[in-house]
Amino acid sequence: MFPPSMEQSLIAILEDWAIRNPLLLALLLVPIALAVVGVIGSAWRSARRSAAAPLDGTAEAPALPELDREAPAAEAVAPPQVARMRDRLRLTREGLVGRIGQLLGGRTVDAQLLDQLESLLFEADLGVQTADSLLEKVRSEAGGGDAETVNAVLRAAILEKLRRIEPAEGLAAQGTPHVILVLGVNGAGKTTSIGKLAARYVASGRSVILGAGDTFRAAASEQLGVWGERAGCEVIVGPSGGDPSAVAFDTVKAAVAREIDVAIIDTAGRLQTKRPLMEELGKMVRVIGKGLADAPHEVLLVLDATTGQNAISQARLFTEVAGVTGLILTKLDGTAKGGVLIGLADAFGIPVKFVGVGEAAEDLRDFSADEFVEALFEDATEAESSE
Ligand SMILES: Nc1nc2c(ncn2[C@@H]2O[C@H](COP(=O)(O)OP(=O)(O)O)[C@@H](O)[C@H]2O)c(=O)[nH]1
Ligand SMILES: [Mg+2]
Repeated sequence: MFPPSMEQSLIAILEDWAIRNPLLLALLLVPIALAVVGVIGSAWRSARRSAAAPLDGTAEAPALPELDREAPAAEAVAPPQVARMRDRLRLTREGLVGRIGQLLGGRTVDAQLLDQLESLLFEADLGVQTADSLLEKVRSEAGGGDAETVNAVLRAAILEKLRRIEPAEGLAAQGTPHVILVLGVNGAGKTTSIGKLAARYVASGRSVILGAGDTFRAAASEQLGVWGERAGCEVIVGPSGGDPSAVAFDTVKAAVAREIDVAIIDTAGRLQTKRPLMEELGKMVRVIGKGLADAPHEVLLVLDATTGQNAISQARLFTEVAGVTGLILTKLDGTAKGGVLIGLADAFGIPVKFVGVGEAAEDLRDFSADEFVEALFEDATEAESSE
């Protein structure tokens, strides 16, 4: 690079500088040495990783920190029923029982606490009437008591209300065929619940036929078709925009002719404010009755729990136009407003046949008052020790 004489003199200058500034030299050399060690180390680690990784892409994910690694391990064990419900009702549990627990802490029941409990119950989507009646119970039965007493009084009162709306049987099959008409506003979860219900009937050994009574949207028939295929049952579809009563009639007739056990009929989502559409429901019920006397055996109203108090006003209007025999409360898994179930029980006393706690077929569960209350009130350690 340089002529030899120049190279020698440069080295001499550097040597001279290094001897006179040993500290500066050390400061320069330390970071260089650290960088070299770092580069060698990471090259060695990546070489080890690629040697261990199989070529088919099934390489193990990089190790997670200790805390993260424990979570999936606990999930992997199938949670038993109550634990599973507790998990699905987590938001409602935290919003209702959890908040009551926080409010009470170590306090005893006095006038000030009752006021605070009143506002808390009003905020929990139970409805005014239900919140009032629960508060009255606490006032008369838990006055001067502690958190545990209040919880016990509320738990017993809620259980009593919910027991009144427990259905006599889960998967009913009264008629041959057993005809079920499904109602509700748009997006409540009608089609999904019908799909899940069909799957459950089929799993219990019953033959099922579905009627795509939502003729307003082509996508609705397709959606029902997918569920029908999944459950392995036929779906009767009418012309797009056609008369939903005609589809309902055809479905019942097909079920009778083919000796099918259960016919479930979907409908278009109706806004409770649109009177003519609501009246059309009355017509559907009459037409189904012409296809088979005594049918429909069940008229199930699907309500979306996430709409809270709105579900109560929907129930009021639907029950006026069609003789609703049972409710399906969906989406309890994604809301803190599950207390609306208690309000529905108080206001209507109509059996809650099923609750939806997720998107999978097995997430349409028979409603059990005990299971629901246990999932809300029992804490994790109690639930585990009682399993
Ligand atoms: N998380 C959850 N989602 C649900 C449940 N039931 C229905 N859904 C969802 O709600 C949406 C609307 O359902 P759909 O059956 O089409 O409502 P429809 O208009 O009443 O027929 C869909 O995305 C469903 O997957 C439930 O119980 N839990
Ligand atoms: Mg639908």
